[in-house]
Amino acid sequence: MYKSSLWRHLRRALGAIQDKEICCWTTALRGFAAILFLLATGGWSAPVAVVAAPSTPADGATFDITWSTNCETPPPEAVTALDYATSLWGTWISSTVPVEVSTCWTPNLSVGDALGTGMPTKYVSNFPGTPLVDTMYPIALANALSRSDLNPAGVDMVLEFKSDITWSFALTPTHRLAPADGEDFVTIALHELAHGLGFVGNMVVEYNIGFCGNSLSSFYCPTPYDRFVVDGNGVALLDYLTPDPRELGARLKSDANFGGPNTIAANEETTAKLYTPAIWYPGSSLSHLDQGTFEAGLNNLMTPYYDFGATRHPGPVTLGIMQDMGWLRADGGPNVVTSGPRIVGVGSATPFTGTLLWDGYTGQPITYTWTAEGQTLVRPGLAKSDTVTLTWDTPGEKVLTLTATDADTQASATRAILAFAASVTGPTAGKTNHAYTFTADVTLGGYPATYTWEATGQAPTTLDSVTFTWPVSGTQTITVTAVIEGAPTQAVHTITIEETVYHFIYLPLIQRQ
Ligand SMILES: [Ca+2]
Ligand SMILES: [Zn+2]
Repeated sequence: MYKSSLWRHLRRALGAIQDKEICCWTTALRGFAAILFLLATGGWSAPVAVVAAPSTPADGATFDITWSTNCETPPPEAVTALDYATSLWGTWISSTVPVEVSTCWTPNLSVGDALGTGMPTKYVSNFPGTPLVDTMYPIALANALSRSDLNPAGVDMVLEFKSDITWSFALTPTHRLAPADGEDFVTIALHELAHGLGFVGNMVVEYNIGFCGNSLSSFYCPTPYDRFVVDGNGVALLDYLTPDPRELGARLKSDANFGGPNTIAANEETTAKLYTPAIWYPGSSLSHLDQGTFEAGLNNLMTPYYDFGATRHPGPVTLGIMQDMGWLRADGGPNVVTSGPRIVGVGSATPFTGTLLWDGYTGQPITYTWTAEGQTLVRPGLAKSDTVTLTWDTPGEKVLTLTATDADTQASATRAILAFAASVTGPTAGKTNHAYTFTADVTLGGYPATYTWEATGQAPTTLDSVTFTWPVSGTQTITVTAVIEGAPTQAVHTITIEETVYHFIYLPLIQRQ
């Protein structure tokens, strides 16, 4: 959150204070994150096939705050005001795992001339309970989704607040829309806490090229936030990485919008425009709501410019973004969660269950609408959960969205699943009593697959590659069942076997007659 030039000019004319930025993310900070990442010793290890039960949203979240002893000692008012800001977030989102915050009170922020910073310390992917496969979740959100501290040795976010400026530490009123006398600490803390909780896009632009991971400045990509960013045509920005990443770069500087279903519902049925200035601004571009669109309304907490005063509430759009990323909202509205495998086999019917978490559910009719690639299932009912069976015909990533509504209010949950196919390579024609080798493969790399072969007249076997010999002619069918993480799929191969004729034995006998 930065001061606009108008605000800056006004401030300078008054001779009040120098212009300040409330920044959140920079290249330098990402380097810091990488160091923390490497130093973490209690890292999360292999996934286990358990989908944790959802939290109770009404319980909200608690925060454990540590003020770093490597920094200055904060005034008691700052400690109280940060406690207050975290208590507000604790009424908006839910986690059974306390959110751990390390805070530094210092005149020398890691990003230079700023009021404060906020960032996740670690990202993890494919943890138990992850809704979006192969996605880098900020650790606080991953902890909430898995209901366990996936990084016991480390905190979830690092905040910095500038120690040598004039702050207002006023705690009331809760919904404050007017500028404070001094920089409003609670507002700045709420803004930076949102970044620490995952309001972060990690797609970046370097030399007009768009990157998601493996760039000079950003490695933890895509975040859940990145996954929902679309252009004006509704196309996911990540789809522009190939074949020409300059297409991604161009959109990151002109046309990025948050397109999650909860956000769209909160934003008058349109995607929420993100901040995309024509010059890429590390730490500001993409990771904020668009200034012009949102500065004057209830949703201005996460705009980049701090010139419409303090707002002690995220607003419905930012809360929709948090919910789309996977946070359960604790502020009374409905939540839905989905469960099911993260990997499915092509052609295999697979169940998925959606569960409504909502104190407002009193037995009223709920319509569950499931949308997946090429499939929409609309299922009205009188239950707090719904189970569907889905089958995909092609491999690749499949996005599955569930929207539950009682016609007055609604909530959505999004999953991303990997569908894989199996294949058999080998000859399609052969002779009797010759040995032929067949090899199985799957479209999904990086996951161990097990194979079971069944073929006409052959004993079943479980190797990646098999050799079969048939003593009789005919069309032989070979079926391989591939299983990854319990999800099966099949591939079928046929080979036509002909009788072997030994001409070199009989031909001379015929010639003698
Ligand atoms: Ca931890
Ligand atoms: Zn920010």
